[in-house]
Amino acid sequence: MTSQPIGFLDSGVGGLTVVKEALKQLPNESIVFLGDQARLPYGPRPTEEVAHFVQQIAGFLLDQHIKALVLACNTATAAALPILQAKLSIPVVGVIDSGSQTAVRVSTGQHIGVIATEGTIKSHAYQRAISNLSPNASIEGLACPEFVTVVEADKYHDEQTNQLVADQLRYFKTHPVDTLILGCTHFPLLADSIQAAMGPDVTLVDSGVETVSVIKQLLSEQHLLNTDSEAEQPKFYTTGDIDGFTAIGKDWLQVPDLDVTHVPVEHLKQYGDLASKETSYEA
Ligand code: I24
Ligand code: DGL
Repeated sequence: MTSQPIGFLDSGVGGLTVVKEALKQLPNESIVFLGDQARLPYGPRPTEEVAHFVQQIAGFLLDQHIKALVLACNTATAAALPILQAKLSIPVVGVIDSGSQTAVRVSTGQHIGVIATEGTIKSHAYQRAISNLSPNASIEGLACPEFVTVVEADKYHDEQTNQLVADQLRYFKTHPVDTLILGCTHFPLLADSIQAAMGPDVTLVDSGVETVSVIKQLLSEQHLLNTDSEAEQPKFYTTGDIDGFTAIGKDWLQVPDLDVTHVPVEHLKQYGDLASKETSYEA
């Protein structure tokens, strides 16, 4: 039972930043990941649409007998975490609460910034999570959709990128923060440019990394950590192109091969919206 995999979902390949951390922190756990590349990006889409997609993917992952679900995408978490937590009987963790908790803990003056996609910023999900934990915190949210474009155009190492990042983050010169949450799966790849733009006194928080610590703690408390057998090879599904997914996955995870299967969006649609208190499809 504890050998069942943990499910991870994302709008594409960005969630692999979370998977990489999971492979590090949870080497005994089996992982199944679905990236919805055919419908990416989620950032600019209406909340209801993203919530609908995420429920379809959760239905698919439940069919793979997962014991817990990680929303490894900020936009998906902002749109659908409460719905999934209400409807599923297995633990569901998102990236927003985890990142917020760490930010509140490490922030010296409770001046906290969040950079993310438009969908995440407009949802105010981080702002709400931080206010609940630290009612007096001042919170500055800034949408940085160009950062996603820069990473996906493979320009995150380029010299001009430092300038673009500095230009976007100039907002914080007039709205200073002591801690900045990277509220998008892609932003850890720009961490060096972001740190350079913000200066050495600002602490960056990677929501994905914090999420893996939270799921580890939660599985431990619920006696769900795998003690039955060795972890299986991670299994990846994509609604998009297998070769594109495999190339980025191998490069990012530094592995010689990846087990990637294509799932047509049409197949996901059969899952529709989840019923209330869906079982974990246990045999
Ligand atoms: N990074 C991301 N998405 C992409 C990309 C990228 N292309 C280059 N790099 N494309 O997300 C999205 C659409 N693609 C997906 C693959 O199939 C075709 C369509 C961030 C990923 C973070 C793990 C840059 C890049 C890379 C290798 C490793 C990491 C990375 F080429 F960011
Ligand atoms: N994975 C998304 C997030 O973390 C970024 C990419 C997208 O907009 O789909 O918000």
